[in-house]
Amino acid sequence: MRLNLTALAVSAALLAAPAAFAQSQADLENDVSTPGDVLTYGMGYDLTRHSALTQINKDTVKRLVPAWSYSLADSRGQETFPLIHNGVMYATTHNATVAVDALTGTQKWKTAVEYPAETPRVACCGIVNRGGAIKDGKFIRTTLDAHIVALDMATGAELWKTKSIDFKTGYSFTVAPLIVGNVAIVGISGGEYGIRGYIEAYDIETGAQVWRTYTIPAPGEPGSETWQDGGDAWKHGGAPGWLTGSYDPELDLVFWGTGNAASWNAGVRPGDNLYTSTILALDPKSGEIKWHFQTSPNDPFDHDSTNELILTELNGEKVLMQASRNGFLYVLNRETGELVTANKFVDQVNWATGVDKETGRPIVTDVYTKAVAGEEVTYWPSALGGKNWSPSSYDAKRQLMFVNTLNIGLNYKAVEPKYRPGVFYFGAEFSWAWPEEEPRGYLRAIDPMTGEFKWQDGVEIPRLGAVMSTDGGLVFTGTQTGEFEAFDSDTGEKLWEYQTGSGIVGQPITWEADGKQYVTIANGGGAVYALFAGDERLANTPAGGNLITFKLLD
Ligand SMILES: [Ca+2]
Ligand SMILES: [Ca+2]
Repeated sequence: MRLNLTALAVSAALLAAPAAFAQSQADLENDVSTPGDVLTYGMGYDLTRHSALTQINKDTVKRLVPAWSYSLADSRGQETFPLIHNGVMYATTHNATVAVDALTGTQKWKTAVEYPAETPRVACCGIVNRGGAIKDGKFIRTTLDAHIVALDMATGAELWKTKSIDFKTGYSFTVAPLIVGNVAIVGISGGEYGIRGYIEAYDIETGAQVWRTYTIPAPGEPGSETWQDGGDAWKHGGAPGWLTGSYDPELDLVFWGTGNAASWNAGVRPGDNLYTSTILALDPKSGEIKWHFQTSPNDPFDHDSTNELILTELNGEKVLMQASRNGFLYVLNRETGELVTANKFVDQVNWATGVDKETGRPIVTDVYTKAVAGEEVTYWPSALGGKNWSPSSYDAKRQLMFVNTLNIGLNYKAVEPKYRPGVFYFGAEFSWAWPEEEPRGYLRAIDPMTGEFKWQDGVEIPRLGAVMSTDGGLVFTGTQTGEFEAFDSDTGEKLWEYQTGSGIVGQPITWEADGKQYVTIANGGGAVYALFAGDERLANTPAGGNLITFKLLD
């Protein structure tokens, strides 16, 4: 009898355990309206990074103090998006996945990610990882050496690991997966190594690949007519998918941006070069491309179109919005991919005067035509973009997008590209063109319909982290010198800051537990600007790597 009872208790525990860790598709779709957890990258499938929480607000933010700090024990750049479920916070670095108690920061488990020592050679722009995705008790992430891994959320034990491709020829992963239904969707990195880009999906139960959609068509496939070099430029044509897409459950469409064409020398690959620098709408079940919109045809400038695709409604129309690297903020109808509007969102855009409202194509200037012809030019915005990877937030009530913009140009000349597997494939010589008087970056509150800004906060060393906004009237972001900051959403006045001890290039989240609101950010400097800009003012910023959670002092 006693044995039976024990057996019953054990089987009850076994049944209860998966339930405690289960997240259904409905949970993921409702993430925005459940502030007690953070289940999806970008705080919701729409990637708005906007919270309805108001306890931390314009009045109370001065009482915001650290509650705990957890060392990630890593000195690389920390770009992770932390997830929270059932009181546990999950975060990634390039070499580990961790689970900590969300209220205390106490470690629950830590699972190492092992990859060959030579892997960083193929990661152009930061040894980083941008976070995981969760469903059905599994935490799914990517690795720098182009694998995708599933861990048991309860224990950190590895459930499966699948190799996407051989990293040695320039392929890597830094992306946080997007889970839709029974698949985890990821996009490959490597636009600067002459890869052939793709977006692909894995079965979250088994790790088996479900589909792969190449972002460059092979000869004969639709779009291949846009590669007119007559050779095999398409094989090394770039178009990576290195940032996480958004998802509209009603339309059952995934939206994913692709990166620049490779090499940068556009003169040797005539044609529009689909689907480089393109916004794609994909069927999550098959990977089929439902529509596409190319922001920079035959791009010579490293103007990736990978930046986040934020979903909202404007004037009653279902739209997606992208503050694109090329300096224009695009608003598209997300059912059809048709252009609603596109406007400059940074001061200096000299390669195009605007975007043709009929065709959606940029109206290029002689800076563009000379660059393609191999002449030396200085173009704005630079290869870092009018905005780099750092995700923006969108406050629908204020109709304002909060964007970390860049104000940097590039002196540039295309040269004959030489493809060597796993080595930089720029096909260009370049150096930075810094602004003379103005700051190198601004946090801006931008009306997506006009591109005009309501306020801005300039900063000499540009911000490279994500932005988050709240119904408390606050905008959170951080600096590469370590200040975690909160601004007034309406005026741009800085209301609060806290020096975290290392540069911030990470992604803030906010959440609540037992009626209290919390804010979490990872610090740890070292992203693309720190690696490439040669900005000696960053030399004295200590290396970091902490998860830090803040709460209001009682
Ligand atoms: Ca939630
Ligand atoms: Ca690129």
